[in-house]
Amino acid sequence: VPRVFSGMQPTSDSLHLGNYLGALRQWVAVQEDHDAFYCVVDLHAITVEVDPRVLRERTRRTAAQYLAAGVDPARSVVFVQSHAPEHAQLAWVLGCLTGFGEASRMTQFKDKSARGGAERSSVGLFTYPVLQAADILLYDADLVPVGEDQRQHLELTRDLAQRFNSRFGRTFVVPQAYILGGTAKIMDLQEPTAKMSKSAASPAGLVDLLDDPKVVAKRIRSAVTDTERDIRFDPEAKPGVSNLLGILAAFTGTTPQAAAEGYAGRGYGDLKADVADAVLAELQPFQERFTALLADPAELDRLLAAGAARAREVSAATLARVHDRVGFLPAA
Ligand code: AQP
Repeated sequence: VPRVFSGMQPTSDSLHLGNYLGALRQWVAVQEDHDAFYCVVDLHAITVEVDPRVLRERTRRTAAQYLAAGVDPARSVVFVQSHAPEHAQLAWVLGCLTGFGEASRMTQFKDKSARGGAERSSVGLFTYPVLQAADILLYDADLVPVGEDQRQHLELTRDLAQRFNSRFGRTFVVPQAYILGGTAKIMDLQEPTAKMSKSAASPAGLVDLLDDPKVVAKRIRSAVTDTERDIRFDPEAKPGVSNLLGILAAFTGTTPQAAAEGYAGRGYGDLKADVADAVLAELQPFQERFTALLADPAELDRLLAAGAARAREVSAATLARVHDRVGFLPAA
């Protein structure tokens, strides 16, 4: 059975529509016919400054959102990255195979460090993609379902796997990114040429999965469109309208082009109302499941502990293989 690995950072109280459509929904779909490992990547979350209490709370909330979205813990392994120390251990080895220049070309680091000043960014933020490579390679993942913004990091992961394999003998599976055309990049509702992102300047362009339904409807109603009147899918010329069509299509199981049909003679207001209805039809039951899961943190922690035990069966074996290959002396 092919393997899947993916993860999200516990860096906000709620995931947003981009995280959901770009990644989480694919996770739920692929668990049907893959061995799936879904991780809350808390080691990645401390690459920027975070309050410890907030981090702990967000780690549980992020895991609960995986489950509320339909990740089935009986089928898929759901766990917290820091519970499996092999992630940090493999990251060290891979870091020693990564060129400084190669790491310097990662656009996410350039973007994120530009915000606070590269000089003040942590070394952890710089080596973030190396840790991400370790996450994936530990589980011999064949497929990694992520959004478009992760393509470059996935390329680095593949390069590192191939480099290690050619230097030390076949050790890692070389994974493939699984990036779904239509929903790989959900755009900011206020600035539809930029990806929807939790670190956007204003929250007005963001739909959080746990937002109050009234807020969700308002954000969609206020989405930036254009000064024309026709509703068609044309991301170049009509980024705002096309983004709304993409979201509508994702929630109604069709294509953006097909979603545009039927709006002849109708206005942007009608489209936005339909988008809000479609989004909320899925978000409201999601929110109910989330609330129920979060109400029992002990059960959630128990589930995550069981997930970590299953994850470590795989990650410990991979790390042992790696240590042997690179020439570390066995401990006993
Ligand atoms: N706008 C998006 N459209 C489609 N997919 C997206 N993803 C993120 N934004 C979009 C995907 O969601 C997953 C989350 O990964 P992460 O936890 O590493 O979060 P991130 O990429 O840091 O998320 P943000 O909100 O975009 O944060 P900032 O503002 O920090 O960059 C990944 O699979 C990602 O591709």
